[in-house]
Amino acid sequence: MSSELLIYLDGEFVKKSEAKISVFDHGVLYGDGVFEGIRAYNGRVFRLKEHIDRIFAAAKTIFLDIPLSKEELTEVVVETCRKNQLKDAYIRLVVTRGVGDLGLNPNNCKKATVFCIASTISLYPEEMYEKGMPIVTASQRRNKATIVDPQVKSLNYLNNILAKIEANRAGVSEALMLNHDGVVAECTGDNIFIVKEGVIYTPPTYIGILDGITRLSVMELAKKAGYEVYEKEFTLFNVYNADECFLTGTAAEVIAVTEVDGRVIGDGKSGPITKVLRQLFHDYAQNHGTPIYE
Ligand code: PXG
Repeated sequence: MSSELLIYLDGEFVKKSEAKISVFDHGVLYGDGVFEGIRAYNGRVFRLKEHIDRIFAAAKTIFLDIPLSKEELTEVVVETCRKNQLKDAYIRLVVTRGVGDLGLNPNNCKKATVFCIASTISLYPEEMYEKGMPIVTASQRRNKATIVDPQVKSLNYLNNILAKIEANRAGVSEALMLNHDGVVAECTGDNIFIVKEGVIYTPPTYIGILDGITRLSVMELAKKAGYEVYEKEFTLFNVYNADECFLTGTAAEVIAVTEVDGRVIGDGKSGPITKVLRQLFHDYAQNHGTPIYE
């Protein structure tokens, strides 16, 4: 096998060094497209149906025709892992409007571009999972749901990138974003949860957040474990005064937040409920998902 990664690109598997798309692709020219970040654990693609459903929903919202069926796109993801002999992987699935010309009009894009990359993941350092991490609130707000709904995982991530730059400049790994009304929304690539007096809260999707797949898994696991979980609006006051705070996302899984804007959360350590949920999620992800090799 070639040591180079094999990338799925429009129906073929090509070497990473040869996986190129046109400068006339509207994904590049206008950020016109949608994507997914997916994980595989222990030979299984985690929550693949949910990721495929989410990218189709996002594509429908932006009038983008994915030239494959859900079953075919599912197979693309699994086959990309197989071709690269991966058991644990970070997968990026992208569908753009395709090659057009120098004009906004998507009518000139005859066929969507589809590519899938399966590679290994670089995680936050283990120490950060044990200790938790500090974050800051970004001045950059999450998109309003009346513009491009944040539920559309589109190739326009500029406001999240600007928030991430604010995190970088503050010397922390993530930034918290508020919605237009100042309500706590989510981080640049993670959903947020707080815990107060044993009860778990996370913002509802209608305030303008991505309907995170890890978020949903964690809510289900928490309820099954007997915790009360509510989707409820809250403000920075509630975050600063929470007993625990944690983030969920495909890349980060479940990670504790121990400081927000200089305010120590709880006792400044990864909290007990956060630890339980991190473990429950970890165990669940190891044993659930679409098998790659059967
Ligand atoms: N909110 C936003 C804005 C996201 O982009 C999440 C929450 C978590 O959703 P899931 O479904 O993953 O639980 C995301 C997804 C990265 C990276 O490399 C992460 C995402 C997107 C792109 C890149 O860290 N997160």
